Amino acid sequence: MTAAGSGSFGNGFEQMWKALAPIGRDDRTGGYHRYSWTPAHQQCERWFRDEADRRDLAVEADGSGNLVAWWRPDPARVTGGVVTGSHLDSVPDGGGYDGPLGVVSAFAALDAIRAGAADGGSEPTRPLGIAVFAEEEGARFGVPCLGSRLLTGALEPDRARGLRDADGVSLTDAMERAGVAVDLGPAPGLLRAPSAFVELHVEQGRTLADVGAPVAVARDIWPHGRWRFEFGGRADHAGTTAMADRHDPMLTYAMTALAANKRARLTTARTTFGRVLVEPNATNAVPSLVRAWLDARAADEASLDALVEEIRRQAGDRAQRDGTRLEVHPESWTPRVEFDVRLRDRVAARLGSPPVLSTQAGHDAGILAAAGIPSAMLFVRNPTGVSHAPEEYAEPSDCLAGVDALTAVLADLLAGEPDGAGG
Ligand code: HGY
Ligand code: MN
Ligand code: MN
Repeated sequence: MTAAGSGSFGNGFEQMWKALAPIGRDDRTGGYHRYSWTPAHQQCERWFRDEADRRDLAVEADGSGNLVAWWRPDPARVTGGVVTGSHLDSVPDGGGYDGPLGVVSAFAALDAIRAGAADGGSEPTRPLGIAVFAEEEGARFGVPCLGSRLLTGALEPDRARGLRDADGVSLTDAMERAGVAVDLGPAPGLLRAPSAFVELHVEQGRTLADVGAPVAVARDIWPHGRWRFEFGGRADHAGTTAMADRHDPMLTYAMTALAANKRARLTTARTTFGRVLVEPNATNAVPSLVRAWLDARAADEASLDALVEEIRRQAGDRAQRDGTRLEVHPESWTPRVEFDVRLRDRVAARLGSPPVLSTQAGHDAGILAAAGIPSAMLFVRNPTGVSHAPEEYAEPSDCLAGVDALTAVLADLLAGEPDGAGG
């Protein structure tokens, strides 16, 4: 069974990709700005609904902005199916594959399964859902996988209601303005008690490029989190204030960033300060406040805890020397997730034992797995390994190899009755 229209770039796949690609794209950089519940992201959701309508799929939503388009071969069967999908929001100036590749591939795989059934193959009796989870990147409201965390009950609705974007717009206002019937809170019914969830995603690294394989299966997701460091100092004149008289929070921040980078380099961990806000942000003034967000990830939770604690300690020591103040606020935490071994092995066996990879990137599949839904991930080769940047890329042939793999896995999981191994 091959992807519907897997000719040059798969007619079905190519058409969907071409329709989605221009939405939210910055022509100057080639990167994407698809922030949740903004016009660009709403156009993406419009595209999703149009593709679902084209296939007579019933689109259902929860009150947290998550959507599922259902194919119900047997209208009487609405639970115990299989769900696939990913997200459509991006990081600022992000790549075009992170998220959308999983959603476009899901529609193409559904088309291939239906085409196979039309060609005399067996049509599943259980439903297949294509999901789009809200605010996976946390680029607007700061909490990654916000939609899937709310859906599974992993995030308190009150915590979500308190979230504001950079302009001070509340999460619920942004959602309501975008037409969401807001009802934040657990909504596991949206997925209809699935026997499995499978997310296809572009690899955010270059292992597949190095080993020369188009598709891999995920083993686990590293624990990771986000902490907001607030460095308070004393605003002053950039020229008339002697260096010894300053209480400069930028200096404390800079030394903290260096310390975080050094700690990560001494281990296999990852630390990133990618977002910094300075007040008053004037060229000729010593800042009064520097807010900087630490993204930290490590192979296990104890190492991650120790890493962040050491960074916090060194930041505090430096703040004392600089006469500045330090506050550290945890903003999100994702425990290590080992994907369901029986499902992983079943998927790997169905695909002829492709590479099985760890990832340091968070995904909605990780949130669903943590909530007890048997979940698996497929990765598609990214020749440069670059992600969260306009250079993110996957070759058309590898995209179609991903669709073929997803088609085979979904058809296998949908066949027969649920058997506890994700099928
Ligand atoms: O940040 C991540 O790991 C994912 O891309 N949201
Ligand atoms: Mn991402
Ligand atoms: Mn992603």
